[in-house]
Amino acid sequence: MKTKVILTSLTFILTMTTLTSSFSQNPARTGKQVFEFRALPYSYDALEPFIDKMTMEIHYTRHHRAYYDNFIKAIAGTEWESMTLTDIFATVSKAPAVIRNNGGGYYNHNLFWENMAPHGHGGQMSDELKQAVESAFGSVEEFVRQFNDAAKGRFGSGWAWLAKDAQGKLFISSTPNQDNPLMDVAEKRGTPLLGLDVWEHAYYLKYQNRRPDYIDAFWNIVNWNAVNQRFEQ
Ligand code: MN3
Repeated sequence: MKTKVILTSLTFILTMTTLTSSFSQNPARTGKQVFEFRALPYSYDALEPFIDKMTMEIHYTRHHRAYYDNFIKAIAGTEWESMTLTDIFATVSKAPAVIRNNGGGYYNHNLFWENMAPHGHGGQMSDELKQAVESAFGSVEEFVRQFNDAAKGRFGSGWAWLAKDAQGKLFISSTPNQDNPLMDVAEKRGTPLLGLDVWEHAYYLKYQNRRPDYIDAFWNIVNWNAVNQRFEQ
């Protein structure tokens, strides 16, 4: 039993290491981009009891899969298929809605899976990130309060974000649908460090209409190691 736990932890750490390194490389490519449907970095039940197994399974295999498939279909044979996601998002106001919605969905969910980890495996905020959080929001508690407000206050479907602007300053925002702060349509633009999906499909089976309970639970499974890495890039 103990061996199994150690092996599971080891597999998780190895998967995260592989994922974060492939995420950060982002090689300059010419021609067609390679957009992978990446494996979930943990099992469907790994985030229990904060996010239940069935929600994770449906969210990953159906919702995320559909965004990915529809995005790949939408860019096929168009000028968009040779662009990076960052470049697509920077000019997304000129793209068809199907690319904005599904490209956003694909990117946002990849980030979401990566910025969660089984309880106890996510590490904590680095000193550097903590300093930046305190400088931007006054305290970690105030950051959490403002992030929660952004997540609770998003009417309908969307996301809450912690992001870093071009000057390196942190900000919190919320976007509708599958938009994100990299998009030229976003009110506040920057690089997402932490994203929370507040679409009902992300929590309804377990929390029904209690979105605030889901938001509170989220803090138990944040992968700070991944957020720290994104902050340093
Ligand atoms: Mn979702």
